[in-house]
Amino acid sequence: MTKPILYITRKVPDQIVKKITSNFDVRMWEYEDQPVPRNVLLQEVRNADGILCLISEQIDKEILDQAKRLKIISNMAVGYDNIDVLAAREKGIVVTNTPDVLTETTADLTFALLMATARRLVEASDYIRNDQWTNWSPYLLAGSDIHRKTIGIVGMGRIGHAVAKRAKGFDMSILYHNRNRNRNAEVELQAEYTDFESLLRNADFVVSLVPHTLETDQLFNKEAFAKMKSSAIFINASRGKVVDEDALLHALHTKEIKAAGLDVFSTEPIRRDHSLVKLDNVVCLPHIGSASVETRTRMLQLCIENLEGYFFGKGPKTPV
Ligand code: 8YV
Repeated sequence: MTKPILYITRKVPDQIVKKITSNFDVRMWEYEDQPVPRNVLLQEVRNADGILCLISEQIDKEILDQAKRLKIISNMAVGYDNIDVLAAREKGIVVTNTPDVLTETTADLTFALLMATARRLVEASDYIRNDQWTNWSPYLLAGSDIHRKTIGIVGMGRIGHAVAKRAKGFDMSILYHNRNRNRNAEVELQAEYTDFESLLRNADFVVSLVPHTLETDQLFNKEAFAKMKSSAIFINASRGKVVDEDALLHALHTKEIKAAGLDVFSTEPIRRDHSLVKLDNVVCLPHIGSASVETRTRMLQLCIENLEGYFFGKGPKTPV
């Protein structure tokens, strides 16, 4: 039997490739730190039965039109806004993602980002690195308290719930807004469901964990920032495109809100000359929500289980 051709769009560890070569004819972009060029991907998908890809690859109609034999796209992410899922579905191509395995790690990072922003940890570290610590003053690098404040979680899915659990440990009051009510969070964590506007008005920390869809595109816009408290801290660990970045920049410049912690941007990667990076009241991270060694390994493993399940088993484990 000929093996299905699997194209992997980024170099993955040798031991993973070794494990799957008995089942798949593996072809791979050989660089870990550079995305596969578009023309190479367009060429490679022509022969592939399956692809394993990252969120940096746009799997759009142009790519899918080339992919005459493609049966499955295994995306190494819980989000799949990099894939034209409708177009794939029309062509009978299955799309899978990596939910659950990254929930706790992404919640850890989201809460770490919230804490780093509130307590100005990056500025404080730079303060010593730049050799500025020559004295002490009562309000030196004074930030905002976190405990017993109100967190407003927009997007109370798996990761939102895991962030709420961490917030509970800090005695925070929890507000949330979501398409559907999360009764477990209400019972377990006394999370209170509210409309979007009152969440914005009442939260000390507004945390975005919504996927990017047509409905959430630039959800955090000029009007949204205007409704937040002037002491509010905005945290985004979902997708950059849910934010109007010009509006965020304006809100931060004019102190309409106090600070922001951002793991994601509307286009990525960003460079140090990006306007948001230049602000002192912003902590910027390079989209590392799920980036622990353990979790990235679990994500890759789940991608492979999805491919194996599709080609040799009972079907993919986590189709979208
Ligand atoms: C990506 C993410 O998986 O899961 C998501 O939706 O945004 C990240 O965890 C990661 O950047 C690898 O593609």
